[in-house]
Amino acid sequence: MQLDSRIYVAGHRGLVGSAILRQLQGSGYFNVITRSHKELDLERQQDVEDFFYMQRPEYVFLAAARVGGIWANQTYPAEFIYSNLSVEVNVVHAAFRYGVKKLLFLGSSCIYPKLAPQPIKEEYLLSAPLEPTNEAYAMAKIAGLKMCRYYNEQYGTNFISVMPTNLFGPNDNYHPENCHVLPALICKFHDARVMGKTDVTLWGTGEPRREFLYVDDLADAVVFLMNHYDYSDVGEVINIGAGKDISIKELAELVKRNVGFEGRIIWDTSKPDGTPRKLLDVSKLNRMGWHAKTGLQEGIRRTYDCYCRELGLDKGLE
Ligand code: GFB
Repeated sequence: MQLDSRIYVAGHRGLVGSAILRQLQGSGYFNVITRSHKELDLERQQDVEDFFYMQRPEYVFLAAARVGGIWANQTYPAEFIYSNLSVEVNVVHAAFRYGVKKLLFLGSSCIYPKLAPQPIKEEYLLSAPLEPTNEAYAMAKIAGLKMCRYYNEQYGTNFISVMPTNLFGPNDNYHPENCHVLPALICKFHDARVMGKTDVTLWGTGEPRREFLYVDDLADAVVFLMNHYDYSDVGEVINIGAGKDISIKELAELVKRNVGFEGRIIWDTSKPDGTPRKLLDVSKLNRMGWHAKTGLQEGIRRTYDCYCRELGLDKGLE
């Protein structure tokens, strides 16, 4: 990409898209195109075609997606598959029709089998059944990455697909039921502390292990890939992660300390655990010269600061 390239960030208000936008603007790219959901509904094919026809972006980051935590994925499977498939079909096809030079599609580590050997290598894709709680979302993301591959093979496009691990950071969704675990922990511990509660209820057993990547690191990785690598180097998919995982119990203790809650944690085992472990093998990306920079503690501290700032809250800590 050149600093004056026409770059479209689809989904620029979400956790991932807003981080990519910050990264691009911070690096001096001054021709970045964005549209809010109200201005452009990516589920509407004709609107997407018209947008690409008019704007002619040269590079596209496809970060728009319907996402959520374990409960949202399990509760709204029809919405998750419909929305994500529509956006992928419309944007990828329009990118081909209107000559986009390179598109980067963001998937998710839940595309891999529920019981994949750890750490998960890219080639484990479709080698065994998926985790049922997020099968609908995973199916849509698998369709998206396959679509990119098939367009590359048939039409010679340059569309690359990246699979990030669990992400967190500024601009996340803090909905009490629909959000992912890290924002849920921040929100629950913060509320409990300011309301003087003695305990907080978390979901599942706390035994599952997850890998967390600070979203600004993800943004750094995708801009790096967009600038230096093509589909011919990357292949069908490439993992993006921090290379380390942690149990949900350990994570809860870390966030609890950071937020300053001193009460008890209760585990509600009627809620699902999801996949037991999800640690990506990031050796392919590491060999290309990229490594995660932000430690988990530092990422949590920055995220909690942003949470308080965004909501106009006083941290209320000495
Ligand atoms: O982040 P999370 O919702 O999704 O949950 P997944 C991770 C783990 O944290 C699960 C536990 O074992 C949850 O049971 N957990 C404990 C909680 N307390 C809470 C809580 O208060 N809220 C939430 N949300 N979880 C998602 C997929 O899977 O990961 C998506 O459903 C996507 O498709 C995303 O791939 C990255 O890590 O299990």
